[in-house]
Amino acid sequence: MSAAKHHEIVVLGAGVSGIYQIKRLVDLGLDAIVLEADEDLGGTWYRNRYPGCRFDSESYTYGYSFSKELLDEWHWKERFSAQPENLRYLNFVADKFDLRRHMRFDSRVERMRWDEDRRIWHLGLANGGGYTARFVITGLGVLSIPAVPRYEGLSEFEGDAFHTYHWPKQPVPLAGRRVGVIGTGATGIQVIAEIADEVEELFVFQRRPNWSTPLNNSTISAEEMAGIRARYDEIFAKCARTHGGFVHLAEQRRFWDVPPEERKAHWDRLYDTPGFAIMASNFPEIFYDREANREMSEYIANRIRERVNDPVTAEKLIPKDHGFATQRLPLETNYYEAYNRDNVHLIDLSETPIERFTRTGIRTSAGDFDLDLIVMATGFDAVTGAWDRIDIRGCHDLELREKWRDGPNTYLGLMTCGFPNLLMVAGPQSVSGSTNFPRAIESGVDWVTTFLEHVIGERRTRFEAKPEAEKEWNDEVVEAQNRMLMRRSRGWFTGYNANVEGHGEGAVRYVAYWGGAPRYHQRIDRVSKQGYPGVDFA
Ligand code: NA7
Repeated sequence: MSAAKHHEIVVLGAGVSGIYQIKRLVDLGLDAIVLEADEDLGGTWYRNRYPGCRFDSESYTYGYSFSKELLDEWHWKERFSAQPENLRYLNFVADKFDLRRHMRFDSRVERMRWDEDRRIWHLGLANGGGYTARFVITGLGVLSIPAVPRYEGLSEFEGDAFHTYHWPKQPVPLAGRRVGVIGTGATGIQVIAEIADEVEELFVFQRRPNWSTPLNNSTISAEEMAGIRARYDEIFAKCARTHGGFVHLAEQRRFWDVPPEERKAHWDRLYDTPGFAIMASNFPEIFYDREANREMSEYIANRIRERVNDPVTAEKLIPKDHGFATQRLPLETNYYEAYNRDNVHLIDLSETPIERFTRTGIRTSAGDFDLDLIVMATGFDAVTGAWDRIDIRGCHDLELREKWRDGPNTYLGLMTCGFPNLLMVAGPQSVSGSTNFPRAIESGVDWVTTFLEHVIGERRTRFEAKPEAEKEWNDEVVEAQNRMLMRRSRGWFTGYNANVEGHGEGAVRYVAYWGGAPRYHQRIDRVSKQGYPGVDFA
């Protein structure tokens, strides 16, 4: 690593986090660059090109809030914008602020080693290059390592097969083809609804159904956009006040104080309201009171029954093993109606499991399905996956992967003890995974930037979270999760993915903070105002 280039600060990842982080650092005149593994910027929105991929945060709450000029110039065309437009937006931001020149693409970091003597990080790249940096900030994303199923014969299949995260850049022919989709999470639900009327036959391989409710998307006219621009301050202030960081205000009435027919009328309204209102504006009891959740789940089950013509298929699409909103809620457009088409077939893997992939398709215990294309919408090695892929060695050669083997431990989701001078934006145990992503990212970047200004201003060369502060935060994270019905759910919110070794059955992880955006932000602001009592400086 003798030829390594040095920068004061290296940011990992040129996604939503890295783009804003580098903007803040160069504005301060600091010597910083971004290393990005892919050949271009955009992160999530660069990679996920599958049909149907779009926001389910309101577009105008997903965009950055830091520049009035940017807010004035960008016109969101849909309430929930689709991937090509989202990627255009991120490129627009990077070009507008001339950020590309601070980014190095095709620069996948494979190794990081803390050098206590020199108080710097050594970074080794897959392409053989190397960097050193006083400080490293990760913007690695929480859903950036796809989890491919471990079925026998996967490589024998002679048609096209890929995970949705690796959907090719060149157009993928769908017309006239027999397509299999494995997985019915947020991604699978988007793909299935989008391609059902394009493909010749669609086979959905469902292991467990998910609860899903309408996205209620619509276009945004120039006049509406003008109205949104005029209200941006109010919109972002509202997001900052709400638990999930969305524009939807919380329901103030108590579940049990409201008569059943009024509860149903409220849910009828929410079912037709765009976005996550059905969670964010619901009675809070549905998240922690089993009986309230049961009633809500039955309401959504009936909605599914109304929309799916075949009662047997409808029952297969209704989750029986978990209640509504106890896993990440996928939002859909005509998803349930897809099953009313003659060319769409639901294969219930709980009855007839996949045995293996074959040369020509998929074999379940019920027989062979010949396919031209297999789409794996099988989720991610969520939250910690991207950190685990880098061999990160901190003090005394401590391996981060080893420290986090049974789940992450962090101080406020921003740093982790044993790993000095390392900061995380949208890190494990922050609110990034549990609330409106970009809102949490912006405040994370702002915190990290203020913190670094403090460190540099005070001429400190080393900082590290205190073990007792990390322990205290971990206890808060555990307590917040354990209050919720989702505490043991088998979804990525609790770090579950059976395709990833050690992340399957019985492994409950505490990967996100569930106490809500306002409480989290108050907490990290207080820490800054108090002069960072949970951090040791040298
Ligand atoms: P998710 O939500 O983790 O969903 C993955 C889906 O794939 C889920 O239905 C899984 O079933 C299914 N799955 C996973 N592995 C297999 C195997 N081996 N066989 C059959 N089915 C399998 O990932 P998504 O990509 O949909 O969504 C991730 C986030 O992206 C989402 O929350 C948004 O923020 C955007 P299971 O439920 O485990 O039985």
